[in-house]
Amino acid sequence: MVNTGNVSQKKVNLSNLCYKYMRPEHLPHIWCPGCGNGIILRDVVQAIENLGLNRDKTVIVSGIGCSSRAAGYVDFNTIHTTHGRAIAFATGIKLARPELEVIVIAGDGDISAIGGNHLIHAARRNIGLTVVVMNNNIYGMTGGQYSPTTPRGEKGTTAPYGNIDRSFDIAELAYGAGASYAARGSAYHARETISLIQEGIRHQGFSIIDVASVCPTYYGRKNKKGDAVNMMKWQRDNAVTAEKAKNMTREELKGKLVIGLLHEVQYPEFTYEYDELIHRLAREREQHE
Ligand SMILES: Cc1ncc(C[n+]2csc(CCOP(=O)(O)OP(=O)(O)O)c2C)c(N)n1
Ligand code: SF4
Ligand SMILES: [Mg+2]
Repeated sequence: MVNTGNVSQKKVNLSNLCYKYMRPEHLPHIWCPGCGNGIILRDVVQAIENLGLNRDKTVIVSGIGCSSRAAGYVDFNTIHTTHGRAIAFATGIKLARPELEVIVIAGDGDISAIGGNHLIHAARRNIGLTVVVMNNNIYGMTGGQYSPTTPRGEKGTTAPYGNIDRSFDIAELAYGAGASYAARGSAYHARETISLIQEGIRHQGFSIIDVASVCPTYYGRKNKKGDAVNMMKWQRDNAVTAEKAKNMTREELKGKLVIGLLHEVQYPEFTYEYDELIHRLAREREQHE
């Protein structure tokens, strides 16, 4: 079924998980051999399973992109929206039905280019969404244009001589804007990523888990990164835990992938405060009548 790569997973019965949550009528999936998206989708589903969430109260929202096809493959309440607007739709759903667990799955382009404004304002509000970014550092679906996370110097079809923009760190961007939970995982680090997504879902407020994916077809090929296995090995060999990164200099962190919990702070969640406001105004009106 989904492409799971070769990461060994103790205590995970993959076939049961696929059986329970996949929509077989929407398979085969569109992802290329070696794409990291299947692994990350499995991580999301495993986190949901581990938390024992009620699937009828779980909503998956996506935009448009290779990554965003994820919403169609899993059997929750899902909505495949327009490019860049997944967070806007998710915000509406959460405001209307705050008791639902709303999870956004998005690409790096979707969430930080066309959808960048929605990202920073949802983070600023600290609305209770969990955003999982399948970050392949490129626009996969449209053929390899460079995205806001393409590292400086690397190539895309729209940057044939190397990208001269500085790239966004999506997790830090969201945290800077007000997100109260920010973490990073990778396709290689499946076990860690599952637990980061779990904690992100449990967290009350806006959570973002930026997950380094693998796109051998465009990003890998254009930048001579080797095949999918080589790209996964790069993640394995260059990952630094968030804990260790605290004691490293900017120079030492160049070219490294910092994974783990980056930030967690507590402040009131938006729909809770909104509800409080409505109740306070209703009480005040009653007193004046
Ligand atoms: C409003 C709008 N603009 C542009 C597009 C074309 N488009 C579709 S997907 C995409 C980028 C996909 O990149 P990303 O979000 O990183 O997802 P990936 O395919 O890499 O997973 C673009 C520009 C569109 N569908 N709608
Ligand atoms: S183009 Fe890249 S991101 Fe899209 S499915 Fe293929 S490998 Fe995955
Ligand atoms: Mg992308």
